[in-house]
Amino acid sequence: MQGIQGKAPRRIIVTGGAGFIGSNFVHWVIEHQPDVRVTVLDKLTYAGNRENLSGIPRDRMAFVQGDICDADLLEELFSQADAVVHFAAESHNDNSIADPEPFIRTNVEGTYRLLEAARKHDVRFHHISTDEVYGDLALDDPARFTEETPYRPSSPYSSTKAASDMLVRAWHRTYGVRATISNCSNNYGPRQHIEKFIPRQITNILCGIRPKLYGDGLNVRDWIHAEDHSSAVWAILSRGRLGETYLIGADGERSNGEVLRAILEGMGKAPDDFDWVRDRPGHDRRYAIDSTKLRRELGWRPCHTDFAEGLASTIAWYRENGAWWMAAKEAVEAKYARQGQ
Ligand code: NAD
Ligand code: TDX
Repeated sequence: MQGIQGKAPRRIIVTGGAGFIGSNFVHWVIEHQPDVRVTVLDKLTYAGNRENLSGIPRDRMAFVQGDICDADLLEELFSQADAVVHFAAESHNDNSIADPEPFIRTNVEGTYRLLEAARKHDVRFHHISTDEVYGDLALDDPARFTEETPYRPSSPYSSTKAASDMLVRAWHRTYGVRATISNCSNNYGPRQHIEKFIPRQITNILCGIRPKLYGDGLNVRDWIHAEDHSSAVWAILSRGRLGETYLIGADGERSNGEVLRAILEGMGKAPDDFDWVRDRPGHDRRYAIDSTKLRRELGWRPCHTDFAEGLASTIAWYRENGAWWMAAKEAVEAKYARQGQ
């Protein structure tokens, strides 16, 4: 694989910067990298929200509403950038099961368009991906995912992310695009869309709706705070080896039942005050990340190591920001109800 890259980029495009993790990353960069100017490119789908970027000074960030599949727009933006950090995606598994088409378009075609623009303008490319490309592990398996684990995606969502990773690898090897990839575990924190597990249950409780647990509740996810994901991405973008993949995780394995009980307890509810609902088809059993490579090579460490504390501040954020999520709640729950979830 190719060697060390040059100096840290100054003008970066962040695709999907108005979404959950993208906006957390933009806030992190604005706070920690004073010499960097960000251009957010975001289509503002149902998952994007311009308000996620409020408070950022104009001389640090430009916002462009647009589609990553729009080659003409990319031509314009990439001619003025050093690097792109590519978060934009259709990101929700349940949606991909109900209708895979937008996932193919944004996650596969969109990544292809961005790679072509990066190739033409020699723009450094960091691709944000997921641990779900590796499929799942058994509950009693001592193994965790590493950079060498074979790809075995289960859902329409994860298969499109796997496809996008393959495109990035091919564009690096064939055309020399200066690319890196990170595959991260489940994120939590402020500004996560309320279709996702943790914010769905918090906002259910705030609305007087009983939380919903899929299947037997024993599925395990490896939780990391979005701020720790952001610092890891910056470490890879600025110091990672080109052509390499880095797994990002913070040793946060917990069953869904455990997480739900922690939310119930944190919000003053009884531990059995929830409904069991229909399982997700093809539901991955367990994800677990071994992030040794990232820690050893780049010296990265997570800051949010106390899950109870991170969860409490996330609960507080949803309590205090009802106006951010309230308008979407009814439609999200109606959609789940139609799916028996
Ligand atoms: P999100 O759904 O909250 O945000 C996605 C953003 O992308 C939205 O702002 C949306 O408007 C934008 N977008 C969608 N289609 C677009 C298009 N065609 N053109 C331009 N913008 C478009 O997603 P998220 O949870 O913040 O995930 C961000 C990235 O991180 C994704 O690539 C996802 O696969 C990856 N990831 C997420 C997690 C997680 O736990 N949420 C974990 C690992 C990796
Ligand atoms: O109401 C629910 N009840 C429930 O039990 C919901 C919405 C989910 N679940 C379960 C399914 C999963 O086992 O909780 C777990 C987490 O579900 P999601 O929040 O939908 O996340 P997941 O499917 O694990 O995928 C997430 O992490 C990896 C992100 O959405 C992806 O974008 C990322 O790639």
